[in-house]
Formats: sequence, C-alpha cells, structure tokens
Amino acid sequence: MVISVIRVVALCVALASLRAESSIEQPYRTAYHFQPPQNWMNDPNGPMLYKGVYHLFYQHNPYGPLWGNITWAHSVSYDLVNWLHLPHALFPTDPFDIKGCFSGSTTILSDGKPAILYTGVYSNDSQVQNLALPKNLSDPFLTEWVKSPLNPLMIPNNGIDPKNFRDPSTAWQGPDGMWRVILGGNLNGQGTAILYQSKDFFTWTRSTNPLHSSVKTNMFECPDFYPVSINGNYGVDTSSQDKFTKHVLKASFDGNDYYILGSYTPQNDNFSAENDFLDSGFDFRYDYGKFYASKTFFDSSKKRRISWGWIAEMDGDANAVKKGWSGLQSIPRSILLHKTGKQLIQWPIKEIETLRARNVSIQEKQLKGGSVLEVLGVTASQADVEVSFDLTNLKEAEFIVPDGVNPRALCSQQTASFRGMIGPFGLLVLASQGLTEQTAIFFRIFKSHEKYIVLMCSDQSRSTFRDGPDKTTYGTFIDIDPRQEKITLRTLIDHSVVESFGGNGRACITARVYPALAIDNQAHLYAFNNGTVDLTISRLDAWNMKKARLVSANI
Ligand code: DQQ
Repeated sequence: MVISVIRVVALCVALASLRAESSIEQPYRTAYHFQPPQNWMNDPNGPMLYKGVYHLFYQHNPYGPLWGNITWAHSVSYDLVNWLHLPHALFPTDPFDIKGCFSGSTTILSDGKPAILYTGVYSNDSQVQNLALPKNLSDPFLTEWVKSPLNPLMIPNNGIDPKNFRDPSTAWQGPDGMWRVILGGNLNGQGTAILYQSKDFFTWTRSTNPLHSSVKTNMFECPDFYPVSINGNYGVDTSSQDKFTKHVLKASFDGNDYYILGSYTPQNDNFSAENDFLDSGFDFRYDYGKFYASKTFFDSSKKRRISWGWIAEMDGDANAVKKGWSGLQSIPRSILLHKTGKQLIQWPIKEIETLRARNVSIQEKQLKGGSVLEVLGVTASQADVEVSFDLTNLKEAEFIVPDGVNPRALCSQQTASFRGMIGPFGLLVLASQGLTEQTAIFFRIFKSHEKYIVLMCSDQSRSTFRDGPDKTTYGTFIDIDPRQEKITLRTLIDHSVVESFGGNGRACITARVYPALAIDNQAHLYAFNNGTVDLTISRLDAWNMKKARLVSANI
C-alpha cells in the first residue's frame, strides 16, 4: 500500500515536471544540452569512462534553482548524448563537508578502480580535500559512493588561505609510481596550482614548490593539467608524458577558463610554461563567451580527451526561480593541439551528430555586401549549422594595428549592424521575423602591416527585446590566414544557448540568450554580409536537431 502510494506520488511529480518542461512555458529549456531535471547546476565534476559507461557528476542544489546546499549529482550515459539521472553521489553530511561538497575529479587508479577527490567545506568555511570510493564495483552505474573514514586527506597549512584551497584535479602518476594532484589556491596573492603527492592515494604530502603560480591572476579555481599529443589526432592518458606530448594547464578565474602550454618533467615536477596567464597580447581561453569551471577526461575507448564546461544563466535570479532551474553543461568537446603547436582546438564530439535530422544545404551562393539570406526549411531554435565563406577580394580589407586592440571591445563598439569592408559576415541565429531579435556570430577581416587579422564576434546586443538579460558581446582574434583557407563557422543552437566554433575549432564563443519572439518555430536562421565587399558561401549545411533523452532513474 505504502509503496503504491509512493509510486502514484512519484508519477504525479514526474508528470508535473513534464508539464513544466513543455516548451510553451519553458522556452529556454534546452533540447540536447545536458541539464538536470530541475534546480541549480554549476561545475561539471569527475567526468570519466568506467567499464563502458560514461559518468558525469556535477555541482547541484537539490532544493532550489539558486546556488546552495552543494552536492554531487550523478548521471550516466553510453554515448555522452542521452543520459540517465541517478541518485546524488555525495551529500554534505559530514563535518568535513557540511557546508558543501565542492568541485573535484575522478581518477582511475592503478588497479582500474575509480576514486573521487573533492573539496569539502567545514562549518567555519575552511576547505579540505576528501576521498570517496564506489560502494559496489559490480554495480554497472556505480550508484553509491562512500566517503573515506580517513577524510580529510589534505588540509590547508603553511600559508595556504583556508577559504581558497579547492578543486582537486584528476591525479596523474609519475614514472616513480607516485600520484600527483593539483589544487586551486591563492598563495601570497598569486593564483596558484598547489601540488600534492601520494604513494597510496590516502596519505598526501604537499610539494615544496607549486606546479605553477601566476602574478597577474586571481585565485585559480578548477585547475586541470593534462598532456596533448604533438601532431597526433588523438588524446592521451593523463599520466602519459614523453617527447611526443606537450602539457596544458587550465585555470578558471575572472569568469573564464584560460590555458597555457608547456613542457612537464615528472622527475622534478617542473612545468616550463611557454607563456604565463594574462601575459600581454596572450590570451588563450577555451571559450571567449560564457563557459567556466571546465573539466577534461581521457576517453580510453576512443583515445580522445573530452572537456565539459558550465554555461551559467544570464537572466537574473528571479527568472531562475520562475523557471525552476539554472545552468547548462556545454556539448562535450574533444580537445587536440593544433598543428602549429601553439594553441588548442576544440570540436563537438562526433556522437552529437546522431541527433542531426533533416538537412538543408546551400552551395556556392554569392552573398552580396549588405545582404541577408534566409536559410529555410530548418527548425532554427534547435539546429546544428556548418558554414564556410570564400573571400575573394582581400585587398579591400580595412587596416588595423592589432597591438593593444581589445577584440571584445571592438566587437561591442562595431556590432553586426556596422558597415565594414570585409564583414561583418556570418550567421544570424534565434532571429525573429523582421530581425527585431537576433544573435549574430560574425567575422571581420582586417589587414595589418604584414598579415591579415581575423576577428570573430558573438553579438547579443539584439538577442531579446526583453530588458533584464545580460547582452554582453564577446569577441576574439583567430589565427587564420584567409589567403590560405576559408573562414568556417559551426554553431550549435539550442533554444537559449548558442555555441560557436570558428576556424575549425580554433576559437569558441558560447552565449546564453533569451529571445521573447524568436521562440520554437518562430525562430529563423540567416546568413548575412554587412560588409561592402561581396563574398561567397561555399557551403552551408543546417540540420534540425532531435531531442536528447534525459531521464531520471526509478531507484
Ligand atoms: N564552484 C565550486 C567550487 C569552485 C567553483 C562550488 C567554481 O569548488 O571553485 O560550487 O565555479
């Protein structure tokens, strides 16, 4: 009797949440991005592949749509597209995490078993690092996790600010068999990747020198450290290091995920960086829009490294409360070192293409200066678009001295409606009939003394006629020589998120937008050229995207 009452209640709750998810009431709910059934979500935590199952943990408030009560929620998938939400893995129930189970990572240990390292917060806000292990390794989904009786394993000592000591990375093993892990911290006012070592994963000792510290940054959050293969079209395990790899150090600060490249010597744990974070003129970010606290993992089944990032809301707390949820995860991206060896490239994982449905294709179409071309026959609120532009008349490019020019400022001063020479050209997405609302992802080509300069922008200034949502415009320069290659753009459009990959993944810009008119089948898609110089769309493909299946386990 009790059981059947519980089942009926559960069914009613499920139906109610289905109703709340119908897109009439929920125009901003996404169709193929990862979201929990409800409430607040922030950082991705501990993504991993274990025995053929992908796991994603994430920071979640089980009780409301704003940050708080931070627990580790847990979902599993066979394809990184469709997900099953499991019961939460870690709750803040012990003195060493009573104020929150903050971010952390998983590591596959030498015996093949997975382990979670996460930050726990004491009632006095002091942060420590804790271990949790699966309760039952024969459970294919690793549903239950047990906190170690030895917790906390790392405590803030010797000058570490106890309130800024968090987010353990995936650990890697040196040739000496010792495990290494880095944590984000602030040492003597510098953003720092604090290094710890352990033989057995239980007893951790802080290394005298941090892996890296940076004079110009704030505290590092969610640091990540991993090798990338030079000239290889595949990812490598976190513990591999040889002359065919470089290392990436990623740190999250000031609302963005920045990375630097360098070489790592495990014998003395020396990371020799090619540049430092925020060096003048040097600004490599995973994404120049809304994307934070990302985390990578090595997918051993497909030999690739995959990154996830948190895409926050830009529409205020009151609206989060109204819709009952907050936050998305990015489409998982595979990460490689670009063939120049100077930067990373990111691309949506191949599996996302299984959601592609009806295709519309345009080839060799001239786009005259000052013109707009509607792409008809696609559900423009839920689409995947790939386009490449051929520029024939580069001589006309405007002159620029790029030193000291802030690309983001340039994009916001001269938005999509600016009449330039070569560009603005690109896509208008989530656009209303008549273009009152539009989000523009566009390029402009300039020339400087010795080369061409390509600017990529995501202009949200007209993304909604509603007041309230943040309409910041984003931008970056991309290292492309337009004499040698076409300008390409891939944009994933999903109701309230627009993820754009320029120059085959050399620059990514993610935007959250909240159209009031361009909703569902009222959304339109256009290619545009607002420059004076004509250009050609050499190819444009747009696909309707099916909805991913995200369901809650009945446990
Ligand atoms: N979010 C977590 C912290 C981390 C921050 C708390 C980054 O562990 O530093 O929810 O978004």
